[in-house]
Amino acid sequence: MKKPLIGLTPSHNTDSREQFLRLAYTAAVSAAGAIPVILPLEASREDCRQLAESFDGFLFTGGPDLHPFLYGEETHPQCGDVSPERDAMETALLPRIMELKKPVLGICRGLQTINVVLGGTLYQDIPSQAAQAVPIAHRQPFHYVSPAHRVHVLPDTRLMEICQAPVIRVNSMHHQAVKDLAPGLIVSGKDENGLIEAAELPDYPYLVAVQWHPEYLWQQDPAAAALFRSFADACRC
Ligand SMILES: [Mn+2]
Repeated sequence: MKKPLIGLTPSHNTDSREQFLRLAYTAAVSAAGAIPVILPLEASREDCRQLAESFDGFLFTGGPDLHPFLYGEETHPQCGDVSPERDAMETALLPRIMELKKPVLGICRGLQTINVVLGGTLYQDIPSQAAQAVPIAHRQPFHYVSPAHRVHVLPDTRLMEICQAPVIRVNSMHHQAVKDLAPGLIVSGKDENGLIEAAELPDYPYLVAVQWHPEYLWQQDPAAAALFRSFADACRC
């Protein structure tokens, strides 16, 4: 049986002008039974149309902050570095994919990209902008393979179907988060303070996005492994 081909959006080092991707992403996709292919950072809008047609599914990976102009805000003093090239490529690619109703998995920045493309907004810096009754290190002080906080998985969501647990333990390497959820998306996971940690699009074959990094957890965590498996299965259809 042919394996599904999954396109992964690339990381961008704006100083050295290199594109790259952490092996954890490709390893997780391979382990789920698919073939990961890193997409070109400088794909034109026209190329994005052809790329959308050419792959069975797409993983929007983690990375730097999206430019706040994309959701109509000024740059907050605590906003991080941006990659205008990556912003342009990803915001051109996602609508083309969605026209074709192909499966999408978003991880970390991927969730934020999906939310912004669909019309939502972001907290540019959680510590200075989001109320936290329980202090939580969303930039965890230890390695990604160790979970840092819990996520409450909402009932009647695809994420619940995948994880089969109302509470999961996740790692956390973000200082931005979804503020206003885009129209059409629903929340599927929240932290202890109610901060959005996962979202999905119900009226769509498969679009699931999480704020954490399951690519560092799947080897020891059944929920993270199930997430990649469900994505790869959706890409096989
Ligand atoms: Mn988090």
